Amino acid sequence: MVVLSTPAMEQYSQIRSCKPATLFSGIPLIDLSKPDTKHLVKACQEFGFFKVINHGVPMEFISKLEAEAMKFFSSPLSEKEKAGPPAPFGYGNKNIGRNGDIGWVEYLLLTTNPEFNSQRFLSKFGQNPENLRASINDYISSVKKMACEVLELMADGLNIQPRNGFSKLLMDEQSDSVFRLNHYPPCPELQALNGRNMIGFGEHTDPQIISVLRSNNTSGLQISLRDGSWISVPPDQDSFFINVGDSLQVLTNGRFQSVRHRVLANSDKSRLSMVYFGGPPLNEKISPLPSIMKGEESLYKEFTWFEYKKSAYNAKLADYKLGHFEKI
Ligand code: GA4
Repeated sequence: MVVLSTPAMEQYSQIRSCKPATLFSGIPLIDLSKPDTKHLVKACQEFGFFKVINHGVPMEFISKLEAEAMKFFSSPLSEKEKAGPPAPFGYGNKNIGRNGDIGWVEYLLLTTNPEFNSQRFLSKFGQNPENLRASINDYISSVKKMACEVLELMADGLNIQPRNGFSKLLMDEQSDSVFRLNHYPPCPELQALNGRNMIGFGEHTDPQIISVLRSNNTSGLQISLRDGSWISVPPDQDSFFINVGDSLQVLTNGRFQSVRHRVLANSDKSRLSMVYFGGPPLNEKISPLPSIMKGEESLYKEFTWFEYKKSAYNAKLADYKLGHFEKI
């Protein structure tokens, strides 16, 4: 952390000297029209992260949601704040979670339950919530389908039977999945910061099973490699990026590892991302699937998704959250 020189940013503490990361061209690529499950398993083991093309999510759903989201984020702050605070769902600005994390970001945090989105939450939107609601629901149902397809390919690659071992957790009516629209406004003051960076969303792993991210063409997303170095992910608005979450790490007894990632603000372009976080029902036990355990011991204590979520939500973004749940 450094002393700030630009008055408007004086109280802003998220300035960091991050080593410049080059755009990385080695992100694993999975083509869903001809999936290679071996390559997929390797990507989840080595990176916990990969890019998906030929994903089957209609471009029309994506662009409609992007346009509606930009309309929302372009409205006056006083209007947006009517949809806040994000406790648990709604509009948030700079504050992330409840433990003092801050980022150069504003967002909408929503449950994926279409009924909730239609009644309680969207009633807080001033003008015309209908279009936003419809585009969120169309987008989520299509992305969830794709996430389940990816999880079934992972199960195939790991010889897990039945192949819906992971995906059934997202398909469950009680699935505790969330959806997030993140808007990272441009941060022109960055130019005065001599190459230092502004954190848009601080480093963390996602607690759920799988996260499916799509963004506009603005860079900012970085992932951490297993050696701890950071690489910048070249943006690609036509593809999706998938993160292995902490719960999938446990379900695979550590074969797959969740990916640490973060977003840096951009000085002149705004970034919009849409992220679906696929989670299990709250009462679901998160433990390695039996068909993966060929006589081996679980690396983790037994816990439910409710217990893990509670612990994760009481932590800071950057904390290593699985630590409490590992057998020593
Ligand atoms: C990270 C993944 C999702 O965005 C999220 C985040 C949640 C929040 O924004 O409230 C958390 C974060 C996320 C993990 C640690 C806690 C909770 C912020 C935070 C500091 C919605 C989620 O499920 O966990």
